Amino acid sequence: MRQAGRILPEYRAVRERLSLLDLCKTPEAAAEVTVVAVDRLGVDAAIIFADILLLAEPLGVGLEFVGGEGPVIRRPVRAPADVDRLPAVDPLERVPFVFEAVRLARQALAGRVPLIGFAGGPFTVASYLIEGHASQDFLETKGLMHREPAAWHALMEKLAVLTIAYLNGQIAAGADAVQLFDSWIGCLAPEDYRRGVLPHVRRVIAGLAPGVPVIHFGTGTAGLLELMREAGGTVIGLDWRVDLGQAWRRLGAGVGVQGNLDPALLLADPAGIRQGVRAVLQSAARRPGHVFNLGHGVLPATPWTHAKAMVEMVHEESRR
Ligand code: 1CP
Repeated sequence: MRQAGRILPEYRAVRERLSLLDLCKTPEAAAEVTVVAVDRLGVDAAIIFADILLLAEPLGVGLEFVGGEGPVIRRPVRAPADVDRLPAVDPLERVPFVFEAVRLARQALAGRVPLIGFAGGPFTVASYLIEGHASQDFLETKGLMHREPAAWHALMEKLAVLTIAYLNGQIAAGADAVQLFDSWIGCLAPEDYRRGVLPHVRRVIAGLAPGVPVIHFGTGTAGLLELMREAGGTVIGLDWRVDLGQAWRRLGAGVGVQGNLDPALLLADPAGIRQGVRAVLQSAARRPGHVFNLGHGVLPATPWTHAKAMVEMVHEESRR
């Protein structure tokens, strides 16, 4: 999760010459920073360098990344008429650079490790389209959901259809697995998730090419785990706010889990990191189907050497 982004010197060097959007639109560069993260960190899988908001640009809402930081949507979606105006978009035509980056990264990895494609979950992408930027309370998003349920469902349907085509395009280009980042669903009451989000996520996951593992991820999801399971996914991605073993018991048999070291632990010294790694592995208790990962993205202040040390510790400790 955010393997290359911001912590690696090679990534920073590329970002000196290319903006985030230009980097995403230059398949050779996007593939290069994807592969360099594997070389530097020694991880067991690569995640394609892209962003969940790349689909916002062809939707015509005025996507920008301001000052290399978070995303800004210049013409946010606030009313039913704004939802109606969103065009039907064919990702293969409008964001071909993502699929080309997947092809190039897969070629360069040459089977060393699998490649993960990804997209944002419909709620999480909608939250940026509606708020216009990152949010803490998601009040505009919840406002639309509660005031205009028909427009809400129409928006989620449009995003679901788009996301299915986008992820299947990445799979066709060579992604070995895909991750759905519904990062901000933890702000929702379970009943609102059940009614307003779950059917659309279920549709996305059910619409993907069969046989390809799907990682379904969110943060702050302690109140939503059973509903996420219902929506689907081969693997449920957990953040660090839950005990992984307990969460897995709630999810039940027949599903894997991914997670869930607190990314802030990578700011600790090696002994602290090792302790955290051991705690996660103990919680997983050697049950098959655990994918070790951070509970959310790598923090920008993380020394990349700590991330590499963590990967080595996971390998050592899980061999034991
Ligand atoms: O190796 C990698 O870095 C992976 C590529 C990657 C991924 C998986 C990027 C590049 N973005 C993402 C996913 C993403 N983007 C998510 C879901 C994962 C998560 O929850 O973190 C989200 C919510 C976004 C939206 C986004 N784009 C944000 C978050 C804003 C917020 O609300 O807090 C930010 C800061 C961006 C810009 C961005 N995208 C990627 C990077 C490396 C950056 C930072 C800009 C830069 O330093 O170049």
